[in-house]
Amino acid sequence: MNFRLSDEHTMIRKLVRDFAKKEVEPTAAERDENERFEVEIFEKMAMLGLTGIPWPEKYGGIGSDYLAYCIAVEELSRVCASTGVTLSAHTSLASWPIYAFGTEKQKQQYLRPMAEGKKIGAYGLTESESGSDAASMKTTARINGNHYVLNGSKIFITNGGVADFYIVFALTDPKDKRSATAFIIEKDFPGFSIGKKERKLGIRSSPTTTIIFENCKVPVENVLGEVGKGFKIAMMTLDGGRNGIAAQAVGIAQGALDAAVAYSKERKQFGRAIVENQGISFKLADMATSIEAARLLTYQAAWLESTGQPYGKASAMSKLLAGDTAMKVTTEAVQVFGGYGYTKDYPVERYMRDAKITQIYEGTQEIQRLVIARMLTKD
Ligand code: COS
Repeated sequence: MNFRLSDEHTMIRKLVRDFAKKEVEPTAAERDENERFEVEIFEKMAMLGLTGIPWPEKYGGIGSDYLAYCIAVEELSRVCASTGVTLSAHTSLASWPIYAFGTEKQKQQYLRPMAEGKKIGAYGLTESESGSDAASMKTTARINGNHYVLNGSKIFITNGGVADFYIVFALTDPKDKRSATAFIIEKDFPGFSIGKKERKLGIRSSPTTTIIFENCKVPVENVLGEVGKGFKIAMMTLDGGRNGIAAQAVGIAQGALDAAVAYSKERKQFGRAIVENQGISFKLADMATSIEAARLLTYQAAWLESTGQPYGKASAMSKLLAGDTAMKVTTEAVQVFGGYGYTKDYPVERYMRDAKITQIYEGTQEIQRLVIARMLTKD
């Protein structure tokens, strides 16, 4: 067993950390306040190769692996969770299913420009009445000659409105919930439009919208994988996505701890720095320990995926532990800051708001437990 990161992983961590400090952190609070997505940040990530970390060079990627990708999401989220999830949804939710199930033509047409960062990707599964019960979707896809006609809508779409390509799931037989099929949708397809933009508690500079299909014409060659195999594609995509969210959660928690440690050394009460108070220093020790545990589980799941081993249970576990860790650590970070932590003068309130979503999206914590429990009994 070897817990050391390779030189390549260490180099990617340094690259992303420097980039995040210089290009992402300075505007993070303002973008959060104004719910402003900054496409230039995505373009700069593309120039560094971050938009295609795990994909082979022949598909426009840099030929690294899922651990490197998780490290990148972690380092971005350490300063800005919105930027972290932009990359996570783009890579795990939009690019991965094309890499795993796409034809060679689809990979060149869709995966390559996403890997190169010339296009942004998104994923649409959830509907207004189909959340945790993903199979109860209502969006339909009726075949009509050489194209499908999609009708329905998907909600809570990360990168909604800024993405060029959307991986979407629809029933080819409205009466059969086993007919879910995956489609690659271009934003300019007739009948596709962007609906409501959500106003959110956290990850506010990452746009979340509804996407709408009104007799949306989709060529048959844009079916991803086999007709009727969409639910499995959706589930397998989430297996990897969950580990991206675990990495985001680890990054958020680490960012909050960094801020709390720095503050506790500066802040004086009762004539000495508050870090010298055991009430504070023990809190910091607990925070650091929880983060390390969550990080190890996250890296392990990424390593399993990178080495071609089953990773669904591991990624559900990593998301469960890391999401809860992020919530707990950020709440404690606000506590370390006291009244100041509750204000927008310091970043910890943003971290706390951002942490909450990691317990909800890409499957709630309750769904992670269900996935883990089912696999335990299956094993
Ligand atoms: N990989 C491959 N196949 C999978 C799978 C996975 N991770 N999970 C389920 N499947 C397959 C099952 O093997 C089953 O196949 P068969 O019909 O051939 O037996 C099929 O998919 C249906 O699986 P299951 O019966 O478990 O489906 P359920 O309707 O009970 O749903 C949960 C399972 C709850 C796990 C699923 O609906 C889910 O993940 N919900 C949360 C959705 C989510 O995360 N939403 C967030 C969206 S992104 S913000």
